[in-house]
Amino acid sequence: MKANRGIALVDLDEDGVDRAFRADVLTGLRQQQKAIPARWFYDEAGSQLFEAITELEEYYPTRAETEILRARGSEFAALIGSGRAVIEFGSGSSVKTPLLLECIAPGAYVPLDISGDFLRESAAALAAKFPGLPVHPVEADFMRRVALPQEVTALPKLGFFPGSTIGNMVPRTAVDLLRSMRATLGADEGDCPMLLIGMDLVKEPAVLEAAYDDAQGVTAEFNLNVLARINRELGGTIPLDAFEHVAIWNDDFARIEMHLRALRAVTFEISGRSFAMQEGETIHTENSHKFTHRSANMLLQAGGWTPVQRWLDSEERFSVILARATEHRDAP
Ligand code: AVI
Repeated sequence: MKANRGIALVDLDEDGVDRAFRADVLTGLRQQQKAIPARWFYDEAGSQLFEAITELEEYYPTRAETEILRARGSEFAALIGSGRAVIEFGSGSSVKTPLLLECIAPGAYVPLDISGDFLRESAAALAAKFPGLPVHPVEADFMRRVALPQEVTALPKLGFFPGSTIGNMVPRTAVDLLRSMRATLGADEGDCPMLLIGMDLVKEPAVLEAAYDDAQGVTAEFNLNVLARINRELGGTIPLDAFEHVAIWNDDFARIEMHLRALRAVTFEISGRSFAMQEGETIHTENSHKFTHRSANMLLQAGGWTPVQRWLDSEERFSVILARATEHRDAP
């Protein structure tokens, strides 16, 4: 059965359980390194906690990226030109999207999101703010090629993917996504789309670890919320007080990893299955990759995009990169 539960289009079983959530959790907790995909953070409570994270003193990415979008409008306009259909991968954020739309005089705005409710809300807010702008929200999983509304097919396209969300994917998935974006934007149909993407930068591990383990404990609550969600939605019996939030810099993979660490040996059930964890054992819940100038370029190129220009905030913590779809050619 397909139903819209206000969070996203979900596939529910006869007991109203989200099949994909249950499968990911049961499979992930059977692995040697227990893991739960980060996409399950974002139920209603998790989405609110993430909003709170973006306002924390320690969590610099949102402020840094907003600073770039505010400061570089005329440069974006010069390189991107006017009249493009802006295709945003994810529902528009209330602050960042208007900053872009204000400076480039777009021909249309198309937010793509798997979550119908968030999508409609943010599209309505944007439409109210930009009265003459055609807004065409599309409910879809942008990890795959998405068919765009016929009203924008004739317009040149600009993809917009802020927030360094690309960093939450392992490189292979990130490359798949960049290639899907290229296909969605019509790169194979002769158009030469552009992409404006936020990518967070490698920096002092202490700064990164503080950004993902803030003093107020909001990120800890965000991380632990996934266990509460399992208990509520999958009939779990996980003792939440037996887990602590951990954020560590993994230098080999240039990423912050978030884990939930068992403070003592625990046993619990989920959907009638039993699980046991040793004291100190962890559940890996998120990767947040950080980039250098070269690693960002390499990833974009692997995904079929040629970097055109890169901007940093005043403290050089975060980058926004403009790229154009690479033309296919066989020779170097
Ligand atoms: C959504 N994403 C880009 C955030 C990040 O920084 O990786 C998620 C997040 N996790 C903990 N704090 C923020």
